[in-house]
Amino acid sequence: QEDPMTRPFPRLPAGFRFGSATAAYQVEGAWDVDGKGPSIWDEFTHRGGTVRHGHTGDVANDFYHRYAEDVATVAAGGVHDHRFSISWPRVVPAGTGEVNAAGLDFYDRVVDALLTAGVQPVPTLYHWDLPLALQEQGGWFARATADAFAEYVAHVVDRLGDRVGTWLTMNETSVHTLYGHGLTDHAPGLGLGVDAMLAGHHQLLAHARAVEVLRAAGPSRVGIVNQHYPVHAASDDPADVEAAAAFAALTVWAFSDPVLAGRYPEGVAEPLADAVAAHGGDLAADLVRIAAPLDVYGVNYYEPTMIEAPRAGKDYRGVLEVDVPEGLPFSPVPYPSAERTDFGWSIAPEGLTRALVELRDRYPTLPPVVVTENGASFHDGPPDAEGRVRDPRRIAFLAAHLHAVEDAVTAGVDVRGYYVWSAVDNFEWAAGYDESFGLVHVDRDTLVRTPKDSWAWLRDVVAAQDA
Ligand code: IFM
Repeated sequence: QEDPMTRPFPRLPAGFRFGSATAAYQVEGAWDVDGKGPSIWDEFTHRGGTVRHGHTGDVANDFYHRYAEDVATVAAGGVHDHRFSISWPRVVPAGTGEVNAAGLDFYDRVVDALLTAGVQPVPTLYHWDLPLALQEQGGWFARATADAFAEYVAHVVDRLGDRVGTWLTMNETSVHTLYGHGLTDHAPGLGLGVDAMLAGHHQLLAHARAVEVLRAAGPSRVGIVNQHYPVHAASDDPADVEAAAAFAALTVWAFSDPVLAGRYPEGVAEPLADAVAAHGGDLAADLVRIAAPLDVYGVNYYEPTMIEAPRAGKDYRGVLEVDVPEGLPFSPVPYPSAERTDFGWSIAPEGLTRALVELRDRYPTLPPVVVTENGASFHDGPPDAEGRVRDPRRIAFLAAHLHAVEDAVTAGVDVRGYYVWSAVDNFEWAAGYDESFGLVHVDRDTLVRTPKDSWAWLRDVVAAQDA
């Protein structure tokens, strides 16, 4: 394979948008400041024993107070867009009802700071931080949570809609559903196995309700963000091929087919229809709403997956960082990549091209795509004696993945943008602060920020592209 560092800077279509991304709980801190209500992540991290070293997002990067510095750094890095998320419990502390004016004021300041610095704000309306009060009323298992979401979105759009051109409703409903509701790795940590799919459906219903609110509010671009990865069978054995297809249906297509094709994959639809009906809904009617046309589809890509049919007597515990419950018809096994990130994830840029091409082939009405997250955790260490954080592996990773986007564009996929995860080192969920995806280093004791070499590299890529 060609060395990404010696290939020229990727040339992407005119108007291609570079960006960087973060999410509220991972950077804001100020978890109980100025009227913010608790979220399920506040409760989960405070529960203890849930996150490495007992880390929490109580302070995180203190973006709530230091946003001006971070916005200035993002802007100096030359990106066109900055994706961040709005914390529902900061805006509506109990999830429904009373609005916290200080919360809306904060996002108003962030949006204005970005625009003044020449960066387009691209807010995500939900990145996993459900108001705790709603969890206590059933969380995503309650249909009413979708109504509460629409109410919250209306407040946000009313305040920011005059300045925000692109809205993203939800981040990775698949990960939130499977890791937080199916498994116990993320908040709310329910461990319900496949019964979690109802929580996923109600998130998609909430997405649909948000799209309706946004459309009624006036013209803007609206989209949703999902995680996508190619799923490879470990061998040509039909049992492995079948297992891979079942895994892809449950973890990928069950979250994009409803939005992009108005259906659920076979095997998922039937039990879900019963569960939805038991909660007073009608699956077919919901799907019509969920499939309303979008202007943009956000793809988050990190690594491909490899699946085998469970081998009798083989112990899969500890094979990957997340243990999949026994009794399922598939077992994830490591993807055989030559290199891995320091988080242990495969480095496989060709998987991004493949994921994008698969989407185009599966959905005839796929809207223009933006890669809304891609990046890698490398343990860069603190600034050196010259004050530099040298992260050549991240630069190589990003270069290779940008070339993978270029390859997808050449193959005819309409990709309009690429956002790096993340603008800045932050709280990496169950891994706490052990993992660092940022273009900017954050000293955990002082919260001093230092742009890494990759930040300057990306700035030069964007400048070359715009020249
Ligand atoms: O940090 C997360 C982000 O919140 C959602 N997408 C994947 C990232 C890396 O794990």
